[in-house]
Amino acid sequence: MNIQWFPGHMAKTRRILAENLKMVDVVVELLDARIPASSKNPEIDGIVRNKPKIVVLNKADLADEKVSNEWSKWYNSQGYATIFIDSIKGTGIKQLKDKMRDVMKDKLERDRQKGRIFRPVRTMIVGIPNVGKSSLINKIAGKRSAVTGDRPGVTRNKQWINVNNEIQLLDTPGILWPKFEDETVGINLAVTGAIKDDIIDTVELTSILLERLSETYPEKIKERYKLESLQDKKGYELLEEAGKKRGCIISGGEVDLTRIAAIVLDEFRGGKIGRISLERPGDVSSLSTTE
Ligand SMILES: Nc1nc2c(ncn2[C@@H]2O[C@H](COP(=O)(O)OP(=O)(O)OP(=O)(O)O)[C@@H](O)[C@H]2O)c(=O)[nH]1
Ligand SMILES: [Mg+2]
Repeated sequence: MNIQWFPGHMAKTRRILAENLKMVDVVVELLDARIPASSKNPEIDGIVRNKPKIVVLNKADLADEKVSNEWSKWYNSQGYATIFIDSIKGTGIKQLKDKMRDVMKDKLERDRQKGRIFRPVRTMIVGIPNVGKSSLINKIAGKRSAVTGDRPGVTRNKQWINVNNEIQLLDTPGILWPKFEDETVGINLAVTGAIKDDIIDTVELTSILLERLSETYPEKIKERYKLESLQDKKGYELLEEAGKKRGCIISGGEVDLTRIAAIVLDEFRGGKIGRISLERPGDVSSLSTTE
């Protein structure tokens, strides 16, 4: 299943990021804790270049804690600290604010010594669509300044948000890159909601998801969809069985696959199947480092 999505507004976002970079002191790159490798845009480091960067793994509440611990260890082994965040509940926000101050400490001190007027630290938040950039900003600011939504492409332009006299945040639209070399990357992005559902065959996508989950989290999908046995079943058969159990039937008694696919995707994204990670450090052969 080969998914690609790079609409015109993302090319525009590239320009927005590049143009505003000179105004910012530090960049926060948001990754999805369920897919830390697939959600890393390989173009970001080239855009950000020599600005200090903090990497944050958002939606940590939806990821498998055991796998997230493996990721922590992996990042540490590469010499990088990571911050896991839940932008809805606010877990990890204090840690991020501390890190931002820490990164900026030397610069602020130099400014002070030179007698420059104290000004807030300007932070640009970047990441793939729907990863939670605007939600994170609202949580840091403690007010609902940025519009959020459970689909990709909600933020369409840059927006500065004043947090207090210490921090200013720049919200940016989500951005992907022109070509996913590995088809699994496209699938992971689509399953987690970074790609618009309208351009995807959701039945095929959900079949792939269920087949993968039958190997990695068999008990979770068995329980959620009352599946009898997963033995040797193809994703498509699992989807059909789930559809029957949920009463997604069209006239003639056939399973309404489109409907059950939408339900499964929605439940996965909402964490209703359980806390699930789709990637482990060991799975990914050519991981690029962050920061
Ligand atoms: N469970 C969970 N949901 C989150 C978290 N952060 C954001 N969300 C949800 O994810 C969806 C997307 O959030 P946004 O903040 O709009 O994402 P965005 O990165 O600004 O998206 P674009 O502007 O479209 O690029 C919303 O439904 C949020 O409620 C999180 O840490 N945990
Ligand atoms: Mg947004």
